[in-house]
Amino acid sequence: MKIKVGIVGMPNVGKSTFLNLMTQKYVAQEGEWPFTTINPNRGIVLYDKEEFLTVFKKFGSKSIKYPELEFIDVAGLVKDAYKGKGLGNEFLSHLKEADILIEIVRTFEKENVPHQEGSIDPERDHKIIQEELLMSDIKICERNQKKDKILEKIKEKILKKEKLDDDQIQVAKSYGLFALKEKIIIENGKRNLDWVDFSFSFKEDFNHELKIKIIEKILDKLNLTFFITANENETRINLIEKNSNFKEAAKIVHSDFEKKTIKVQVIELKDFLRGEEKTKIFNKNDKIIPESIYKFIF
Ligand SMILES: Nc1nc2c(ncn2[C@@H]2O[C@H](COP(=O)(O)OP(=O)(O)O)[C@@H](O)[C@H]2O)c(=O)[nH]1
Ligand SMILES: [Mg+2]
Repeated sequence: MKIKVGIVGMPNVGKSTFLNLMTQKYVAQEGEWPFTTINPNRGIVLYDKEEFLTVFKKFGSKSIKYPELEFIDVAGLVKDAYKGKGLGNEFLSHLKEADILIEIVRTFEKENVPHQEGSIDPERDHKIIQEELLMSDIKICERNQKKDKILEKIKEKILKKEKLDDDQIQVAKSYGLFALKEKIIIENGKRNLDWVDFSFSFKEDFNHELKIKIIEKILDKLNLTFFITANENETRINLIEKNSNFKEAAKIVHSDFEKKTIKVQVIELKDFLRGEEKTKIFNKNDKIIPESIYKFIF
């Protein structure tokens, strides 16, 4: 399971800087100009929590495999991009596949980094981005509603911000509509706005702990947790939906495991790290215990 995270925001708010921070590599070009990013930049972000490394060391594994998240950084959206302003909005199609969106709003002031709208106003920017994402959805509905009649109703509901029913959700998701995606808002700056999920200066305040917090927020929004398998060869951290059972966990590790597994020995990560031998045995049809180390018994 590779989670895909789309980064949206106006030009020059720090989207590419954010990708660089999260990937700890220079994948994306940062620039002083509005439209530096024409093709999307893609970077792999590792969920490399420190505790996982402790497990790896305690088991004496040869290698460790962390969950990978793919971050996709596209061009900045400007007001009326859906009408063709700036680079237009067609580049948003690269985010169709994203499981979740991170919207970056800017509160840092810097004279040599111009803001598209000429001033710093995160509320205004947020409204512009929401409107552009909505209009992109509407355009996709209109473009396809001849062949998929249900899109007419979906469009109406999205415009009125009404809940979709299950059939509609499925169709809307298949078209990658943004209205159906989870969202996280990050402020690049130090105003500590109360409507955002994270506030920090991208240039000054980033660290590994913050990276892990952001990843965990993403996992939480997607209703995901992790389990670990570890032996002398490999420590592997696997993502899994919170309401899964052990059989589903077994399948994630190896397609064979689902059939072979009879029971699972479980120790919670926090107990393992404290050196407590609190292992429990579960049946394969039991609901998983999150954030734990599993040993599948055949
Ligand atoms: N002073 C300051 N400059 C920043 C900060 N974040 C990004 N920048 C600068 O703003 C410019 C635009 O950043 P970039 O990441 O390319 O924005 P994007 O257009 O949203 O991808 C670059 O020159 C960055 O170095 C910040 O937190 N403080
Ligand atoms: Mg950029």
